[in-house]
Amino acid sequence: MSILIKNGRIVTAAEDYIADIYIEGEQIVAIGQNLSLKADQEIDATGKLVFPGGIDPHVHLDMPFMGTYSSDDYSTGTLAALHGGTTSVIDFILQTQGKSLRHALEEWQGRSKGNAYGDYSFHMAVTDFNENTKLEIREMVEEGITSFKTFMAYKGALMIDDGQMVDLMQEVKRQGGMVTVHATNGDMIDKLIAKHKSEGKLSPLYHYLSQPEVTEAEASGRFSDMAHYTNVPAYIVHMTCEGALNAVRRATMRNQQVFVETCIQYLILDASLYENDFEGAKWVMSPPLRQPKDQEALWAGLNQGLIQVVGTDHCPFKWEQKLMGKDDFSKIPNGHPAIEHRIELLYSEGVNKGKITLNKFVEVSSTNAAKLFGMYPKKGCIAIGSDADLVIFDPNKQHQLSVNTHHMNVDYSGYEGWEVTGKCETVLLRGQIAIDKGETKINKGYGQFVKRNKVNGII
Ligand code: DUC
Ligand code: ZN
Ligand code: ZN
Ligand code: ZN
Repeated sequence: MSILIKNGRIVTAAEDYIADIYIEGEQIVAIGQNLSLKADQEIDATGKLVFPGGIDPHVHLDMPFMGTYSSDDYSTGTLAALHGGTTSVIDFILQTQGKSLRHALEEWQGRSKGNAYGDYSFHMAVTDFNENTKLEIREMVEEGITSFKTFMAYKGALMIDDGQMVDLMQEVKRQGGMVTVHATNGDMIDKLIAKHKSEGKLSPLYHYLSQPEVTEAEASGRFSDMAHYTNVPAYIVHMTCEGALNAVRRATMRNQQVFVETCIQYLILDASLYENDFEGAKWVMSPPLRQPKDQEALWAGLNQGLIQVVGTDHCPFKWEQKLMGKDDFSKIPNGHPAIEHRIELLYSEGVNKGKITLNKFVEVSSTNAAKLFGMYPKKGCIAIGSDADLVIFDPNKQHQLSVNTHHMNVDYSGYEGWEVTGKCETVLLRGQIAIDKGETKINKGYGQFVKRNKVNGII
C-alpha cells in the first residue's frame, strides 16, 4: 500500500515548507516537491498543514484509582486520541505496593493487548522501591519501558519517601532510564484535606484549597535537588504553577536541566471553575487548576524552553463516578478527559492566538516527547524512514467541542461549547489512514506497543 500526500504545508519542530510526502507500507519513503511517484492513493493537502502525529506522554487508560477505574479503556481512549490527532500515547502502569513490577506489567499488557487503535507505550510507576524492585529496573528497560514514575503524594497507595526516591534514581541512572514525578507534598495535602473535612468544608472548591501552590513548588524543588544529587535524567509531570516553574528555573542556575510537562487544561482553564458548587467536580484533578498568573507563567515557560511537553493527564471519570464524592470532595475520583482535544486546543489557543509559534506547537505536542522518551526518530518527526504518523490539519475550520460529538467514553465535556479554530481532518498511523473526516478507518487492535530506547536526558 502506498499513499502520496500532495502539496501540504509540512511543519516540524524546525521546518515549514510545501512539499509532497510519499509513504510505502508503514514508513515515509520520499519527501519533495512535485514527486512523480505513482501511489495507490493520493491525498490533496493544498491549503492544509501536515505535521507529525501527536504524542501524549501522560494518559491513564482503564486505570484502577480511588475505588473505581478511569472510564476510557485502550480501545475508546486511543480511538479518541486519534480523532484528535494524537497517534501515540504513553500510559502509566501502577505497581501495587507489596507486589512486583513484573506483575503490574502483566496486568497492563492484559488490558492493552489487542484493544488499542493507536500506538502506545508504558511508563512504570514504582510505588514500592525495595531490594526486589531494584532488580527489576533493568528488566523493564530491556522490555522498552525506560521511564519510571514516582509519586510524592497519595500516601498509603502510591507515594514513596525521599530515601526510596534517591535509591530509585541511582538505579534508574545506572540502567539508562528517566525518573518522572508527580511533584506535590503529600503530607501537607493530607493535613489540609483533614482540616477542611473537620470544618465541614466538603465541596470541590476545597479540593483546590487543599493543594495550594506551595505544595507543588516545594515538591518540585525537592525532586530537582534529589535529581541533581543523583544526576539522573528527570522530568516533572503535569506542572501547573509559577512557583513550581521557578523551582526548575532555580535549578538551571547550577546548570541542571529538569524536564517539564504541563497539560493543556493548565494553560487554558483556571480555578474559578471550582466555584460552581458540585459542577466543579468535572475539573477535580491533581494538581488542581490554578490562577491566570500561572497560565501566563506556563505559556512563557514554553517559549523560554523551561517546559518541553504539553500532555493531558487524561484520566476520565463519568458523572456517576464523580458523584462518589458528592458529600466529600476527597472521594471525587481525580482526573479529567482531554486526550481528544489537546492538539486542537493547543493550536487554537496557542498558535492561532499568537502565544506560541507553529514550530513550537509541533515541538511540544510531539517531537520533544519522542526525544525525551526514546521514540525518536521513529516517532515525532517527518523524515525519510520515520513512521508515517501524520496529521492533515485544516487550520481554518471552526468547530465547537461538545459531549455530543467527542469520542471519549465520558458523559460530559470539560470544554462544552468551546469554540476551536483548526481541525484534524485526516490522521495517518504507520501508513494507514486511521481517521478521515470524522470516520474511523482502522480496526481495534491496529495499535501497537512501542518499545522505547534508553534515554540520557539530552535532547
Ligand atoms: N492526577 C489526576 O488528576 N488523576 C490521576 C492521577 C493524578 O495524579
Ligand atoms: Zn494483581
Ligand atoms: Zn499525577
Ligand atoms: Zn497522571
